[in-house]
Amino acid sequence: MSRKIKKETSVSFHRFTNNRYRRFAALLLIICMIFTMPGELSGSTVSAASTPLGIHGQLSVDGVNLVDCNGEVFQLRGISTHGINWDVGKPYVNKKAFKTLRDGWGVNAIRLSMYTEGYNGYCSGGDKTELETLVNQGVQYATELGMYVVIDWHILSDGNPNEYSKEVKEFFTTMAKKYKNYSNVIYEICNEPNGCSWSSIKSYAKKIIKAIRKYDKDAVIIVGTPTWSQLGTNLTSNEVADNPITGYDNIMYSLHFYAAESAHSQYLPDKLTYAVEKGLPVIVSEFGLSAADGNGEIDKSSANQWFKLLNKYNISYFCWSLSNKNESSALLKSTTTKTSGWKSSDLSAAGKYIKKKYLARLEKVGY
Ligand code: IDC
Repeated sequence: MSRKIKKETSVSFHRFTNNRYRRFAALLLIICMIFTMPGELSGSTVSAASTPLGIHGQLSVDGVNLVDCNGEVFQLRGISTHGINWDVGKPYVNKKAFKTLRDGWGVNAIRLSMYTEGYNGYCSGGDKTELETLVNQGVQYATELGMYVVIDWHILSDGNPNEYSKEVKEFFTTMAKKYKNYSNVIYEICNEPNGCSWSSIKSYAKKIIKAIRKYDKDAVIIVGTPTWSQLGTNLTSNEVADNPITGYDNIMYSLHFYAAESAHSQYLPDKLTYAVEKGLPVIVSEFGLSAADGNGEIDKSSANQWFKLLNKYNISYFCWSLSNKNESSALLKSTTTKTSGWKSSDLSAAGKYIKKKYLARLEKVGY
């Protein structure tokens, strides 16, 4: 019997080497791939039905909620790149990496972080053309995979978003013109304002929202909030929820936290609850498991509390960061050189925790 099988295998192998059979097999393979990897080969902005984008389509904001094209409450489960202007961020802007996150981690959204200042940032010596190309490639990969994608104007050391007002307006005008017909692109117009008031962020936001809306009428736009996106200037103030932007639809406000930062876990959950009760649509466009400097011990039990709260309100979240930098917020080990297809042994403690959490959520609510 075993000899017979061996013989048949060897016969079919010879047949397989025949050109006609090879062409036929290749055709079969392509047909199989089209059916098993929706969105992958289409390369179009309209993804196959079973991808996150295929299922949920254009997102919008309804009251405090992010909702999908059917009006159902929807939660982005995202991963943020490290700075795409950094050597520890850029290599992960690749399609296989995004696919690994979608298929292996239950991720439905990618945040492309582009620092504006420092580290070859867009406004401080970085190669603007190269950075824009990277953003465009990232958007394209996400689109082909049927994932949502956030274009993050990553202000940090520049503090006040008005600092580079000319560059930012040009940048988002270019992006909005290019992506006005995409249903998966989200604009984040200032990562973490700091050292400036809500009124100055608000006047900035109105200008940039207006510039985006000139072309892209409906995409979700995320506005950063005072003191590193903590919804108010100090740990207990709530000026954003008390005085939100009016006159525009589909605007969300960011809250960022780092689980091992005790002040964040002590004060920010109350601010979040206050905001939600006031009717403010909040998005956690960045969080980490580490302390606020991106390093130190990670705090899983505080993160567990945060996930409970965020999931209760269906609030979307993006984890910082997809990188192998030697810091505890990085999701890959510093010894990992692979830029996609990671095994469990390639992941940092943060990476292992996030993958497990996201997969559990996927199981519960789907993409
Ligand atoms: C950190 C990076 C770190 C880098 C630093 C630059 O993890 O490698 O040296 O920026 O200042 C944020 C910021 C985000 C920070 C992150 C961790 O949005 O850029 O990344 N963090 O410090 N806000 C709170 C924490």
